[in-house]
Amino acid sequence: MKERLEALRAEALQELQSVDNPQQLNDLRVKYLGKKGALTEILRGMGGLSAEERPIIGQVGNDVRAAIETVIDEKQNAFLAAETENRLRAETIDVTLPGKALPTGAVHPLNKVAQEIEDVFVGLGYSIAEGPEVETDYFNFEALNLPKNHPARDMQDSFYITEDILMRTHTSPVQVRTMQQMNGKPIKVICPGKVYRRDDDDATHSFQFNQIEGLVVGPNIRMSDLKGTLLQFVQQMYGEQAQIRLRPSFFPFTEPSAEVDVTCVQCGGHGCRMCKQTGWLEILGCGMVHPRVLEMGGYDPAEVSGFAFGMGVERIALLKYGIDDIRHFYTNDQRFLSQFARM
Ligand code: 2U9
Repeated sequence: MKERLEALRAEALQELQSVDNPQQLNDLRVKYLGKKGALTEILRGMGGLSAEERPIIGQVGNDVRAAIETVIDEKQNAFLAAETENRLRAETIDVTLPGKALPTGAVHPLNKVAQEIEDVFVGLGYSIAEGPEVETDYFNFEALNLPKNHPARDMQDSFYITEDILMRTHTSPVQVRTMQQMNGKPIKVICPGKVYRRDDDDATHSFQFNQIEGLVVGPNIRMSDLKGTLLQFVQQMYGEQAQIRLRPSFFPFTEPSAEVDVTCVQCGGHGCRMCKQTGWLEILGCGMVHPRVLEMGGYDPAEVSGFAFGMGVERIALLKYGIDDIRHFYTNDQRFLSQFARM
């Protein structure tokens, strides 16, 4: 029996040598050590042994079991270690690899320029006011000294919705609303927003564009305040070297009125193609608020005065970036837009 046990040990260890997967290993455990396995089969014969032989053979049986178990456990541990290593290898991340750059959006150049303009005026103590894009004839025209039959009210020039309601043609109605809300108190606001005009689109015109207008009302507001404000604005926008000049003009809602030129952003005033050799570029309109407009806003022109100005954001942006056609702002060509992502 002892020989059979030792032969079994030899056979089992031999067979375990060539095991190369956990399934095989488990099959051999069952084959040799299982309840119906080879070892149990041999030890069943111990019933026929003498009292002296039984403990000796019992001991040999235990030794054989222990020897086979040891090898099985070793193999088992080796399989486990290999499996862990493979899993870790598969999960390994090289943190030194360069990252994949995600495509990011950017603020649209028009919104960026509008934001810059707003920042300049907020820095000068202005508040920002907004209002509806669909307006009444009263706020868009009447209260701005554009009476019925005024040529600027022409159906050809504005998008009318009804006889009395239209898409605002400027942001001026926001200032009118502000005046009526402020009840005679001093005002210092800018009004940014979209405006609508029945123009045929071309390099410098669009049926919809962005305006920023400003209004200051209070005691002793003078034209020199307006000039100083606009000089401060263009120097923050285009650089310290920028200068302005005012040319007489006409608007129904301001008197006197002026158009404002800035020294050419391209040539600095020497004369070039961009400024048509004049050294100047027109950037905005302005004036002292017309007494009738002050009155209709609830202010007494004998007590207060005011200045106002208006500019097209598209025009300011064209000059700032040297762009030759406003349609670039609306067509959303990524080759155009992406140039402003890092500016
Ligand atoms: C109130 C009183 C006065 C606003 C003004 C301009 C001059 C002006 C144009 C510039 C280019 C419009 O975008 S544009 O086409 N605007 O020249 N706007 S003064 O005057 C006001 C506004 C509101 C109550």
